[in-house]
Amino acid sequence: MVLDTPEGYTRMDTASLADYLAGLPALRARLGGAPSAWQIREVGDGNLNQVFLVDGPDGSLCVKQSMPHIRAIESWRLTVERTSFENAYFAAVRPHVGGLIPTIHHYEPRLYCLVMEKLEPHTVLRRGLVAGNRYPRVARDTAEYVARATFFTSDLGQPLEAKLDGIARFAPNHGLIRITSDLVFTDPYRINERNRWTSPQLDAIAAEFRADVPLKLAAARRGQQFLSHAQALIHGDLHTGSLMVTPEDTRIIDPEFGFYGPIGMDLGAFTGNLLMSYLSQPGHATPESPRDDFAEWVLAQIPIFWNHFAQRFSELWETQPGGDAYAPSMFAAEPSRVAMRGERAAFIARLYDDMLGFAAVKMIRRILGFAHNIDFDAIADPDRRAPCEIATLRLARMMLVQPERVRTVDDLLAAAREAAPRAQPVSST
Ligand code: ADP
Ligand code: SR1
Ligand code: MG
Repeated sequence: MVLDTPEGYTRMDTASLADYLAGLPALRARLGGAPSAWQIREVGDGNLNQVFLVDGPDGSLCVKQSMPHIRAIESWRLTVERTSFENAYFAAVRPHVGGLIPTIHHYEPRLYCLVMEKLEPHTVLRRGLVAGNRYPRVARDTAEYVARATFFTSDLGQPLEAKLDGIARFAPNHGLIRITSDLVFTDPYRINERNRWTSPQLDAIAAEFRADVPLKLAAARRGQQFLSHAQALIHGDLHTGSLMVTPEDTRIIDPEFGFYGPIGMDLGAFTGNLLMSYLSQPGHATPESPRDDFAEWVLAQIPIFWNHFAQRFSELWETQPGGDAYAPSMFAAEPSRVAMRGERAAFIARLYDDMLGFAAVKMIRRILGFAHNIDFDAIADPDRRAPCEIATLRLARMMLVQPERVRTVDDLLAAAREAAPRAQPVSST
């Protein structure tokens, strides 16, 4: 593990990035013209890294570099290696997911710099949802992505030697696995100086959650599963800020948290973020844009996502079994084939349970923990924001502690509708 700034590493700025790119013929040619003609701006809006967009006369690039600390807080030290895991993750899933990720043009190990396709005119999905925009492809594409990326890296889709090599490649991603373990599964349920919430409106529920033993046990169980269930290579941070979209195209970005973990973590991240988008819509409603129809559209993406994932994962297992688990030669004849149908269905049912649990912890951490999201934070008036956040916390608690009440995806939708706060439209002006 590289503990601090490794030898040869310098933090890029717009000038040093231009010099660096000018020295790489293929990238220089892609941009075209002289470096003095390139426009470079830093656009990072995540918690962790700096991201530059570079426009030249002939083309454009996106360059992501990690620093020896998190972007948001310089005193919070973090090794720079995370970009190497992002690069390794993209390389591992590219054969399976093709055009659902950006093209990677170059990786510079000395500088921990990843040079990739600049996605344009894409927008970050979370921003689009806060703005009330619809993306007809996103739920299906993301389901296809998760199904393919996880199936082909699981023991159902790849030989055990490849899987064990994969586990070894990503196991040293300590810094980011530590962040998830602390920020998602632990901090929201204990006093920690990094936590924040809408105060004083949420003071009581934050204290209630810290004292809620069944809730804490359920969250801790998911944390233990996250750390110990090396089921497949997962993205690890598949929230709506990790997708860039247009109505016609979907791309998954930012897989620096990638490691071998439970598939439900990726399923839950996406679903939990859709639920947060849904439950935040009343806070964005105005008389001109009441958001009722849009909120229903957001909610409707959950069954599209889940049903497509379940169908595709199952189909891949049936048609392309390439791993050592459930060797096809054991189950070639009837009645084994029928039994295998039941086995696949049971496996998918367990993934649904996992999706619920991981979605719930993801929802709670965004309201009571360190890293919040603009779904809620963009609601400027805390008295409008708080009911949306409390509704989300109550739904999440039910998903964790009483999962039998949301046994099916239709139950989940009904529970979300019941939880939703009433819109209190105020003028947008
Ligand atoms: P972090 O790891 O800090 O969260 P992200 O990978 O999420 O960084 O990127 C931060 C922001 O940079 C994104 O929200 C998006 O606005 C922009 N961005 C990232 N990758 C691309 C890309 N390939 N093309 C265009 N913009 C991008
Ligand atoms: C200190 S990093 C906080 C969060 O940002 C990332 O997107 C992950 O979700 C992480 O937990
Ligand atoms: Mg990010």
